[in-house]
Amino acid sequence: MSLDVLSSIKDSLANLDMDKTIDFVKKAVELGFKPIDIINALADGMRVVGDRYERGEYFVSDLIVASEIFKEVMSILEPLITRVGEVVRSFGRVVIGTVEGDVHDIGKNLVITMLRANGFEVIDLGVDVPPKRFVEAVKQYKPDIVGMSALLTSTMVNMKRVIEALEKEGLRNSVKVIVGGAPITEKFAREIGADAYGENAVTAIEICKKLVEELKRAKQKHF
Ligand code: B1M
Repeated sequence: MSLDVLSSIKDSLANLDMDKTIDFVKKAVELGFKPIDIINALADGMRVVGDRYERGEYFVSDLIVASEIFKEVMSILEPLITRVGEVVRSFGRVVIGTVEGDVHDIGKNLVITMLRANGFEVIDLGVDVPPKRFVEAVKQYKPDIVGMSALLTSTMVNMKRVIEALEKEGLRNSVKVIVGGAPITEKFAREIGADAYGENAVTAIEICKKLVEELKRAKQKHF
């Protein structure tokens, strides 16, 4: 049972079965699996959903059902990830959003959950965020990091527009920029002038910690 439970989570989400997915997730928690292992199994299930959609076996309505199951399950896992009631020192401030034209937010929300659990202060701009809104948020909140998520090949180009808008306003050197999402690669991140690429929610945290350190060092050097 213990070995199969993660693949059962993946399969039941892939088959859009809310009840079974919740049961298997609860079972995995009881068996002592780490939330991140459970989340990875869910993400694998989401990939199967995406493949079935691409092959014409699933429709947009099925993508919506899958995302509802994912969000429901996250309400079980989030309290296990977030350090409740603990006074946490702030590692840094992050302004984050899904770029213009894109409404996918599951990956972004996972990154936010992990950032908050690791002591970051996060301002979530939501989805379909235009460059102007990122610029306003940088002026208003003075973050250390700007994070952008994109799931569509047609919207990933909007990450570059945000970086250009920050440059135009003279704000680019005051923040570090991290980008992520299924179609994003290290190479793409470099090409658009981002400081880092986060492959998943766990690596994104370590990268954000390093980025804050780098920013601090750069500011100390400057003054
Ligand atoms: Co859409 N969709 N979708 N969709 N959807 C994809 C992305 C797709 C790959 C499916 C497919 O065809 N195989 C495809 C894109 C193809 C392409 O661009 N080449 C697609 C399409 C086509 C569409 C529509 C155009 C469909 C239509 O309407 N005809 C439409 C577009 C809407 C829009 O945005 N304008 C659409 C709509 C939707 C729903 C709204 C129904 C729903 C999203 C609901 C929601 O998010 N609230 C949805 C879903 C669920 C998916 C799939 C199946 C799953 C995405 C997901 O949540 N994955 C997806 C298939 C796939 O990705 N293979 C698909 C789980 C999540 C945990 O992973 O988001 O990758 P991910 O996040 C990871 C990492 O990428 C990383 O960390 C996360 C955790 O490890 N990460 C970061 C993400 N952001 C980061 C930021 C960081 C660092 C790391 O730093 C800031």
